[in-house]
Amino acid sequence: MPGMHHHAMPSASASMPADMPGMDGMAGSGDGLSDAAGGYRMTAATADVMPGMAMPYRFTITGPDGRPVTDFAVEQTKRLHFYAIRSDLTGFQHLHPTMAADGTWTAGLPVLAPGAWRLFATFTPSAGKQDLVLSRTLTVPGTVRATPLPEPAASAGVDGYTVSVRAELTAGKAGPLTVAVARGGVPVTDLEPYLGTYAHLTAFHAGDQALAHLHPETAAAAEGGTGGTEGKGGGPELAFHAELPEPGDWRLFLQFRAGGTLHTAALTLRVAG
Ligand SMILES: [Cu+2]
Repeated sequence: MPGMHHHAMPSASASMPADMPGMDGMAGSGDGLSDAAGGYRMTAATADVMPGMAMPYRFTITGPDGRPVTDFAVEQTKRLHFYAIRSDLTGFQHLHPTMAADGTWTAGLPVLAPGAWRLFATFTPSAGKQDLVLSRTLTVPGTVRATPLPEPAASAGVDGYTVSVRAELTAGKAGPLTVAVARGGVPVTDLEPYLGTYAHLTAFHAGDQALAHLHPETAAAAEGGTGGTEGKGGGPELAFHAELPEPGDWRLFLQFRAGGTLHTAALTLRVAG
């Protein structure tokens, strides 16, 4: 069984804390929109992407010594989290690639719609203890049908559930963000643990696809275990500590487990400047 976190839930951070030590010259890297930061680099062989086909995506994280990193700290029960998002902020994928002994990661990408994609890896090398977000782009050939970003909304539906988000955020300032899950107008109180929490929230900035990961303020009981302090599931309200670094619209993807199934709701949140 995967352990709980090697450290307590950090208070909120966007992709990379601004006060990270030893990050000189990294201006602009806090949004994850670079393949290199802090001496670490995400490398991948250029793959020929076949439209309409699922494909494995292989990549490596190299360290300051140029060698592949194989020792990663566990964050939210995983050593590395992988996200894919298209430039219009559709097609969200949250995957957990597997690592070979030589440090090569393989993410099983599903069929991706044609367009420009950004693939993010978030991880913490055991050496250094920096939370890093690196990304690379991937172009899927074909006719691109862009979806306009939906207008900001306070709630979104998914699989019969309604997810409501309460937040009044100003760019670059930490603030509370509350998520509530209901079904048929009734608050859901039996959310099941997912990645060590009751909800996983990822945000992408409209226009540049910058990534922010919002951390919940409460951890869940151990997944499938009995060691948790709570005998029941989570909900209906979940508190996050949010800090979104840029003003404008962000697309939030909220993932939660209920009824034995993982659900993903999405809504647009406007952040004041
Ligand atoms: Cu993950």
